[in-house]
Amino acid sequence: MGSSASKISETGLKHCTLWKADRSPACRAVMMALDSMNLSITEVDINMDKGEHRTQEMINLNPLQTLPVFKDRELVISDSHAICSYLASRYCDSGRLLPKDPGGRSIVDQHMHYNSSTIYPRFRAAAYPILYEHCNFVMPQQILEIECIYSDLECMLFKRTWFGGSWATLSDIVFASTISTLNILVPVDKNKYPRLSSWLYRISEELYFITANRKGLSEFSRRIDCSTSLDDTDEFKCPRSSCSRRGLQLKEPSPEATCKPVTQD
Ligand SMILES: N[C@@H](CCC(=O)N[C@@H](CS)C(=O)NCC(=O)O)C(=O)O
Repeated sequence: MGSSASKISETGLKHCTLWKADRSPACRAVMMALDSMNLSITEVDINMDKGEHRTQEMINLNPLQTLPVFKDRELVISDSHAICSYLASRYCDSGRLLPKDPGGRSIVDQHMHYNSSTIYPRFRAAAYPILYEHCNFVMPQQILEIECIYSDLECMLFKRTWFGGSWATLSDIVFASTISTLNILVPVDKNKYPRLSSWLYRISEELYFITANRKGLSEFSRRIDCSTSLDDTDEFKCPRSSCSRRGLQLKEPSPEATCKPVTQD
């Protein structure tokens, strides 16, 4: 972990901090939510390969020893879905990401529960043996279970452009982080899942996907390919603002980090 303080932009929330790792889809969902709302908070990079999420300081914040961890003054939240909901309801007056009407909100909640209860465990089951147990392929049973998710999502997108409403909401943001990551492990076949494939292409063109998701996706992809820890070559070693992260991503887009397998003719 770095130690120097970062410069927070004038639109920043100086009292908020996010501890995160770019390769984690749960962290990237929060980063996309932040970027979508143009919020700037202090971000601290945690190296999971070095076990930095298990230090006493981090365990005090989050006994579950997972990332992301978010702090707003005395409030600590350690689930990406809860963090996204909190940020949207506390700091986004328009209700654009999280509808204010109970019906609209319940649909977004339903998607976030599906992401948390079904998609995330299947992501872990497929990715963790490769990340941590020297396995170098996705097991057939995991492929089947991921294909079931694609099939569910394909049905959910019937006559819809976005999952949660007429525009992209938190539903789309949390699905974007997990599905773009699963797409690296089990590519979304555009012939079998045309709606899902088009949605993934559409969301991958959103500015917040570019600033908050692409770099981590590329890191995850490289980590899966070599299945050993990557060298510490990251440019970010110190806490910094979300705003400076966004600026850097826009200045230095990574060509390899695009959503390659999902293209449209
Ligand atoms: N439901 C949690 C899941 C958090 C989670 O499992 N995060 C992973 C990273 S993507 C983690 O911290 N894993 C701990 C480890 O790999 O040791 C959320 O959405 O925040």
